[in-house]
Amino acid sequence: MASSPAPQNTFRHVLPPDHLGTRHISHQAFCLAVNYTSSREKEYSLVVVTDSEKQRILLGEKHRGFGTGMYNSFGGKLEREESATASACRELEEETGIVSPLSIMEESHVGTLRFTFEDSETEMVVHLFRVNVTISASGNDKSGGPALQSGGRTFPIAIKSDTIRGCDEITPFWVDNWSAIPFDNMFADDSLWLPALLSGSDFIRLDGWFHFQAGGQNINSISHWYMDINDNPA
Ligand code: 8OG
Repeated sequence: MASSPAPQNTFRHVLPPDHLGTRHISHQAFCLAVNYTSSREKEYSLVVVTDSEKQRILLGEKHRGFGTGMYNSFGGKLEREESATASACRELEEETGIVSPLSIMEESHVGTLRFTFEDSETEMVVHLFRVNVTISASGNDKSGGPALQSGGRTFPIAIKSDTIRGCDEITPFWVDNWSAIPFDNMFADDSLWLPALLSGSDFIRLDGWFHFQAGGQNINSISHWYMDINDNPA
């Protein structure tokens, strides 16, 4: 998928350090610093959609729900008894019109992001996926689906240029170069994990823990974080 990784320093709009808090070198150090116990968990899916060949990313402007007015990838809350993969397929189709077979989405699972908050006892567990697409004249969504590489990660899903459409909740738009990703209007954690994801190999595994300051999206600031990145393409 990430055939031409962009160096970290090409992401021009990442948030400044005062929004990003303290990085910890282990999960244990993070837990000690945060000293937080959640009373309940809510689970979500989140699908990053890229066109790696052109180093483009599809983002959506949110019109309602968590992060209204901000830009994000695509996803939502898991429905009752729904798997994370099924949620990712359903939300992707609802919010963008892109159809991914379940098997491709399973292969596209890249990690889990966990969000906790100084002013809430609910932990958000976000199952992270990355789907790569390519625009073709015919498209192959809905019919047959894309082939699998021998390594198990996927070739791009071929879609037609008019496949992409939004819904009342979100309006998708292409950012034509990863370097221009508008991190200054995205959740603060995106400035940390999205550059790492886009700079990584096809086989990256990325798990993150982010503890947010009180004040929600208006403050949009992390106090502590830790990321566990495993990227051994060999
Ligand atoms: O159903 P709703 O659209 O409100 O679901 C929230 C979506 O936002 C879901 O896809 C998970 C995602 N999400 C969070 N927190 C964060 C975050 O800090 N960063 C990003 N990029 N997405 C998040 O719930």
